[in-house]
Amino acid sequence: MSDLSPADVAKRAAALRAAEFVEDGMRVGLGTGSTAAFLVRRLGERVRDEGLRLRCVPTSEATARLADEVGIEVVALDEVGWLDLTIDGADEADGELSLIKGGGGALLREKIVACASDRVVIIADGAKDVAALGAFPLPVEVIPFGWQATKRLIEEMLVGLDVGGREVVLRERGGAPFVTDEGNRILDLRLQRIGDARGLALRLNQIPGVVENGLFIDIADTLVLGFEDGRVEVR
Ligand code: ABF
Repeated sequence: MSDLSPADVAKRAAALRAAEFVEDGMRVGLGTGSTAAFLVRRLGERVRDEGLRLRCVPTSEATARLADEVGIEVVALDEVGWLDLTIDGADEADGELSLIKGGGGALLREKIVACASDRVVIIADGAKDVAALGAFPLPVEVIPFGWQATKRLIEEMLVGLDVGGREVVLRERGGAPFVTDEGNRILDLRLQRIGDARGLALRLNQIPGVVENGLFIDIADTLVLGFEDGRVEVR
Protein backbone atom coordinates (compact mmCIF):
# COMPACT_ATOMS: atom_id res chain seq x y z
CA MET A 1 0.00 0.00 0.00
CA SER A 2 1.23 3.48 -0.85
CA ASP A 3 1.89 5.89 2.00
CA LEU A 4 1.60 8.85 -0.34
CA SER A 5 -1.02 11.52 0.32
CA PRO A 6 -3.78 11.79 -2.33
CA ALA A 7 -2.14 14.97 -3.69
CA ASP A 8 1.19 13.18 -3.99
CA VAL A 9 -0.46 10.24 -5.78
CA ALA A 10 -1.70 12.77 -8.35
CA LYS A 11 1.67 14.51 -8.69
CA ARG A 12 3.51 11.22 -9.01
CA ALA A 13 1.09 9.93 -11.65
CA ALA A 14 1.71 13.02 -13.79
CA ALA A 15 5.47 12.80 -13.29
CA LEU A 16 5.67 9.11 -14.20
CA ARG A 17 3.71 9.64 -17.40
CA ALA A 18 5.90 12.58 -18.40
CA ALA A 19 9.04 10.55 -17.70
CA GLU A 20 8.01 8.36 -20.63
CA PHE A 21 8.65 11.29 -22.98
CA VAL A 22 12.36 11.12 -22.15
CA GLU A 23 14.50 9.17 -24.61
CA ASP A 24 18.07 7.98 -24.64
CA GLY A 25 20.61 10.68 -25.52
CA MET A 26 18.33 13.59 -24.72
CA ARG A 27 19.33 16.90 -23.15
CA VAL A 28 16.66 17.46 -20.54
CA GLY A 29 15.66 20.44 -18.40
CA LEU A 30 14.62 19.37 -14.92
CA GLY A 31 11.99 21.40 -13.11
CA THR A 32 11.70 22.36 -9.48
CA GLY A 33 9.15 21.52 -6.80
CA SER A 34 7.54 18.43 -5.33
CA THR A 35 5.98 17.24 -8.62
CA ALA A 36 9.26 17.65 -10.47
CA ALA A 37 11.01 15.75 -7.67
CA PHE A 38 8.94 12.65 -8.56
CA LEU A 39 10.11 13.06 -12.15
CA VAL A 40 13.77 13.39 -11.19
CA ARG A 41 13.58 10.26 -9.04
CA ARG A 42 11.91 8.32 -11.87
CA LEU A 43 14.56 9.45 -14.35
CA GLY A 44 17.22 8.36 -11.88
CA GLU A 45 15.64 4.89 -11.88
CA ARG A 46 15.59 4.82 -15.68
CA VAL A 47 19.24 5.85 -15.84
CA ARG A 48 20.14 3.07 -13.43
CA ASP A 49 17.84 0.31 -14.79
CA GLU A 50 17.75 1.06 -18.53
CA GLY A 51 21.16 2.67 -18.96
CA LEU A 52 19.47 5.81 -20.29
CA ARG A 53 22.14 8.39 -21.18
CA LEU A 54 20.94 11.87 -20.33
CA ARG A 55 22.49 15.27 -19.84
CA CYS A 56 20.27 17.28 -17.58
CA VAL A 57 20.05 20.97 -16.68
CA PRO A 58 18.39 21.57 -13.30
CA THR A 59 16.30 24.69 -12.73
CA SER A 60 17.39 25.12 -9.11
CA GLU A 61 20.12 24.20 -6.67
CA ALA A 62 17.62 21.91 -4.90
CA THR A 63 16.91 19.99 -8.11
CA ALA A 64 20.63 19.85 -8.90
CA ARG A 65 21.28 18.18 -5.53
CA LEU A 66 18.44 15.69 -6.02
CA ALA A 67 19.53 14.84 -9.58
CA ASP A 68 23.06 14.24 -8.40
CA GLU A 69 21.81 12.09 -5.54
CA VAL A 70 19.86 9.79 -7.90
CA GLY A 71 22.71 9.42 -10.38
CA ILE A 72 21.66 11.78 -13.16
CA GLU A 73 24.41 13.64 -15.05
CA VAL A 74 24.00 17.33 -14.35
CA VAL A 75 25.39 19.87 -16.82
CA ALA A 76 25.21 23.64 -17.18
CA LEU A 77 22.84 25.04 -19.80
CA ASP A 78 25.80 26.66 -21.54
CA GLU A 79 27.55 23.29 -21.85
CA VAL A 80 24.73 21.87 -23.96
CA GLY A 81 23.50 25.15 -25.44
CA TRP A 82 19.95 23.93 -26.06
CA LEU A 83 17.59 21.27 -24.71
CA ASP A 84 15.42 18.63 -26.34
CA LEU A 85 12.86 18.60 -23.60
CA THR A 86 12.06 20.31 -20.30
CA ILE A 87 9.65 18.87 -17.75
CA ASP A 88 8.57 21.15 -14.93
CA GLY A 89 5.75 21.76 -12.48
CA ALA A 90 3.43 24.76 -12.21
CA ASP A 91 1.21 26.53 -9.73
CA GLU A 92 -1.67 27.14 -12.14
CA ALA A 93 -2.39 26.18 -15.75
CA ASP A 94 -5.34 27.42 -17.84
CA GLY A 95 -6.99 25.99 -20.93
CA GLU A 96 -4.47 27.64 -23.26
CA LEU A 97 -1.53 26.22 -21.29
CA SER A 98 -0.69 29.65 -19.89
CA LEU A 99 0.88 29.19 -16.49
CA ILE A 100 1.70 30.79 -13.19
CA LYS A 101 5.02 29.48 -11.92
CA GLY A 102 7.44 30.54 -9.23
CA GLY A 103 5.70 29.46 -6.04
CA GLY A 104 8.92 27.59 -5.36
CA GLY A 105 10.99 30.70 -6.11
CA ALA A 106 12.82 29.25 -9.12
CA LEU A 107 10.91 31.02 -11.89
CA LEU A 108 13.90 32.78 -13.45
CA ARG A 109 15.95 29.67 -14.19
CA GLU A 110 12.73 27.81 -15.01
CA LYS A 111 11.82 30.33 -17.69
CA ILE A 112 15.32 30.46 -19.16
CA VAL A 113 15.51 26.67 -19.29
CA ALA A 114 11.99 26.28 -20.72
CA CYS A 115 12.59 28.88 -23.42
CA ALA A 116 15.80 27.08 -24.42
CA SER A 117 13.90 23.83 -25.05
CA ASP A 118 12.38 22.29 -28.15
CA ARG A 119 9.51 20.93 -26.07
CA VAL A 120 8.12 21.92 -22.68
CA VAL A 121 5.97 19.48 -20.72
CA ILE A 122 4.22 20.69 -17.58
CA ILE A 123 3.31 18.21 -14.87
CA ALA A 124 0.74 19.00 -12.20
CA ASP A 125 -1.99 17.60 -10.03
CA GLY A 126 -5.54 18.25 -11.22
CA ALA A 127 -6.05 21.03 -8.66
CA LYS A 128 -3.67 23.26 -10.66
CA ASP A 129 -5.97 23.13 -13.68
CA VAL A 130 -7.89 26.43 -13.56
CA ALA A 131 -10.41 28.22 -15.79
CA ALA A 132 -8.54 31.52 -15.37
CA LEU A 133 -5.18 32.41 -13.88
CA GLY A 134 -4.78 34.56 -10.80
CA ALA A 135 -5.99 32.91 -7.61
CA PHE A 136 -2.39 31.85 -6.95
CA PRO A 137 -0.25 34.92 -6.12
CA LEU A 138 1.91 35.86 -9.10
CA PRO A 139 5.63 35.74 -8.21
CA VAL A 140 7.88 38.45 -9.62
CA GLU A 141 11.65 38.22 -9.17
CA VAL A 142 13.29 41.59 -8.45
CA ILE A 143 16.87 42.57 -7.71
CA PRO A 144 17.52 43.53 -4.08
CA PHE A 145 18.76 47.04 -4.96
CA GLY A 146 15.86 49.46 -4.54
CA TRP A 147 13.27 46.70 -4.28
CA GLN A 148 10.85 48.99 -2.43
CA ALA A 149 10.86 51.45 -5.33
CA THR A 150 10.32 48.53 -7.73
CA LYS A 151 7.40 47.37 -5.58
CA ARG A 152 5.87 50.86 -5.72
CA LEU A 153 6.21 51.00 -9.50
CA ILE A 154 4.47 47.62 -9.76
CA GLU A 155 1.65 48.81 -7.49
CA GLU A 156 1.20 51.97 -9.58
CA MET A 157 1.20 49.96 -12.81
CA LEU A 158 -1.50 47.65 -11.43
CA VAL A 159 -3.91 50.53 -10.76
CA GLY A 160 -5.11 50.76 -14.35
CA LEU A 161 -5.31 47.03 -14.99
CA ASP A 162 -8.14 44.51 -15.04
CA VAL A 163 -7.18 42.50 -11.97
CA GLY A 164 -9.10 41.40 -8.89
CA GLY A 165 -6.62 42.57 -6.23
CA ARG A 166 -3.51 44.75 -6.09
CA GLU A 167 -1.61 43.75 -2.97
CA VAL A 168 2.14 43.26 -3.47
CA VAL A 169 4.03 41.40 -0.75
CA LEU A 170 7.74 40.72 -0.26
CA ARG A 171 8.15 36.97 0.17
CA GLU A 172 9.74 35.95 3.45
CA ARG A 173 11.09 32.72 4.79
CA GLY A 174 11.85 32.24 8.48
CA GLY A 175 11.28 35.94 9.19
CA ALA A 176 13.80 37.13 6.59
CA PRO A 177 13.41 38.03 2.92
CA PHE A 178 13.38 34.95 0.69
CA VAL A 179 16.52 34.88 -1.48
CA THR A 180 16.42 33.18 -4.90
CA ASP A 181 19.22 31.03 -6.36
CA GLU A 182 20.32 34.16 -8.24
CA GLY A 183 20.46 36.24 -5.03
CA ASN A 184 17.28 38.17 -5.84
CA ARG A 185 13.99 38.74 -3.98
CA ILE A 186 10.44 37.69 -4.80
CA LEU A 187 7.40 39.95 -4.73
CA ASP A 188 4.11 38.05 -4.66
CA LEU A 189 1.27 39.86 -6.43
CA ARG A 190 -2.09 38.96 -4.90
CA LEU A 191 -4.24 39.63 -7.94
CA GLN A 192 -7.04 37.06 -7.47
CA ARG A 193 -7.91 37.47 -11.17
CA ILE A 194 -5.77 38.42 -14.17
CA GLY A 195 -7.75 39.93 -17.05
CA ASP A 196 -4.90 40.09 -19.57
CA ALA A 197 -2.02 37.81 -18.62
CA ARG A 198 0.00 38.49 -21.77
CA GLY A 199 -0.22 42.26 -21.31
CA LEU A 200 0.64 42.03 -17.63
CA ALA A 201 3.71 39.89 -18.33
CA LEU A 202 5.01 42.47 -20.79
CA ARG A 203 4.32 45.43 -18.52
CA LEU A 204 6.00 43.81 -15.52
CA ASN A 205 9.20 43.15 -17.41
CA GLN A 206 9.43 46.81 -18.44
CA ILE A 207 9.76 47.98 -14.84
CA PRO A 208 13.35 48.65 -13.73
CA GLY A 209 14.40 46.14 -11.07
CA VAL A 210 12.09 43.40 -12.32
CA VAL A 211 14.17 40.47 -13.48
CA GLU A 212 11.34 38.14 -14.56
CA ASN A 213 7.73 37.32 -13.80
CA GLY A 214 6.00 34.00 -13.19
CA LEU A 215 3.59 34.19 -16.13
CA PHE A 216 4.57 31.58 -18.73
CA ILE A 217 2.63 32.38 -21.90
CA ASP A 218 3.13 30.41 -25.13
CA ILE A 219 5.92 28.42 -23.48
CA ALA A 220 4.31 25.10 -22.50
CA ASP A 221 3.55 22.59 -25.26
CA THR A 222 1.97 19.81 -23.24
CA LEU A 223 0.18 19.61 -19.89
CA VAL A 224 0.15 16.30 -18.03
CA LEU A 225 -2.39 16.32 -15.21
CA GLY A 226 -2.45 13.64 -12.54
CA PHE A 227 -5.43 12.86 -10.32
CA GLU A 228 -5.86 11.40 -6.86
CA ASP A 229 -7.18 8.10 -8.24
CA GLY A 230 -3.99 7.71 -10.30
CA ARG A 231 -5.60 8.76 -13.59
CA VAL A 232 -3.59 10.89 -15.99
CA GLU A 233 -4.77 13.33 -18.63
CA VAL A 234 -2.46 14.64 -21.34
CA ARG A 235 -3.38 17.88 -23.13
C1 ABF B 1 7.93 24.77 -9.73
O1 ABF B 1 7.55 24.35 -8.45
C2 ABF B 1 7.28 26.04 -9.87
O2 ABF B 1 7.32 26.84 -10.92
C3 ABF B 1 6.05 25.97 -9.11
O3 ABF B 1 6.06 27.19 -8.43
C4 ABF B 1 6.28 24.87 -8.14
C5 ABF B 1 5.27 23.78 -8.14
O4 ABF B 1 5.56 23.03 -7.03
P1 ABF B 1 4.86 21.71 -6.64
O5 ABF B 1 5.10 20.75 -7.73
O6 ABF B 1 5.55 21.34 -5.36
O7 ABF B 1 3.41 22.05 -6.43
O8 ABF B 1 7.56 23.85 -10.66
